Amino acid sequence: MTINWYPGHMVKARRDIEENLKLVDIVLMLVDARAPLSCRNPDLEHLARHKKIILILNKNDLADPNATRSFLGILHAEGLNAVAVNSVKGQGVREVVEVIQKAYESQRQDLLRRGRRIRPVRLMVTGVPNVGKSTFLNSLVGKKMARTGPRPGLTRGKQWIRVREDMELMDTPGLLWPKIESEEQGLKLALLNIIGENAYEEYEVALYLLKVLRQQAPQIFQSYYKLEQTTEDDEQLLKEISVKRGHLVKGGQPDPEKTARQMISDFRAGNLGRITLDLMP
Ligand SMILES: Nc1nc2c(ncn2[C@@H]2O[C@H](COP(=O)(O)OP(=O)(O)O)[C@@H](O)[C@H]2O)c(=O)[nH]1
Ligand SMILES: [Mg+2]
Repeated sequence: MTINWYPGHMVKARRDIEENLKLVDIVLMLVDARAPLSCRNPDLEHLARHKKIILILNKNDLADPNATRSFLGILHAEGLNAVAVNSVKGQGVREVVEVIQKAYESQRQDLLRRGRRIRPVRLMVTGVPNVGKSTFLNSLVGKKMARTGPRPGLTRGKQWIRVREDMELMDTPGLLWPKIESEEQGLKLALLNIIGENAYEEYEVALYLLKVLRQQAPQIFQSYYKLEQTTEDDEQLLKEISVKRGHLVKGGQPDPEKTARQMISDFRAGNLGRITLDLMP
């Protein structure tokens, strides 16, 4: 399968991020907790190498908790800041705030020592499409601020949004694109709704999903689709699910394309359990 995903604005986006990075203290890099490795872009992380980075494993509620724990363990062991978050519920956001404050502390002390005004920490949020940047931002906005809505920072006009008393956020999020290095990675990103739906075949993504389900969640999968036993043949299996679900074309034949779309949306909604697609390195 070929993933046709070459955003024409990539070069400009990269340049914008490079410029904007100069203005921030800390970069909050959002990745999908179900594929923390596949969502990253090493080139862009290289651009941000002189900044403090906090990796946020978002959509933690949809990922396998054991896998998330292992990923966090590895990242922490490498000395990276990493926090698992559910932005919809605001879970983990307080920890992010604490990690930000801790990461800014040395700069704050430095300002104090030099008799300079303590200014709010300046943040940039980056991540691939649909990873939850906007949702995360809303959850970061302090309660008090939420009532009045984010307001422009006092210092730099429209460019900054004061999200909390002690934090300003660049108003244009750094939109990253994943670096797609293998067919499997492309399939993962398609399944996670990170690459546009015109760039992949749902049927092929569903076949990949079936493979993942067989390995990771055979029971949930079998009971969710009410399958008594499963064949080894995934194309056949897709047809069986079509029949069970009443996904039929005129004439009563199974409509596996429709089933493919349904299964992908079941996965995305978490109906098939908490499944992490990336394996530990
Ligand atoms: N289950 C779950 N869904 C989330 C989470 N964060 C964001 N979403 C959903 O993911 C979709 C994309 O979120 P959005 O904030 O628009 O992503 P953006 O493109 O990075 O700004 C929306 O449907 C959100 O409701 C999360 O932590 N858990
Ligand atoms: Mg957004």
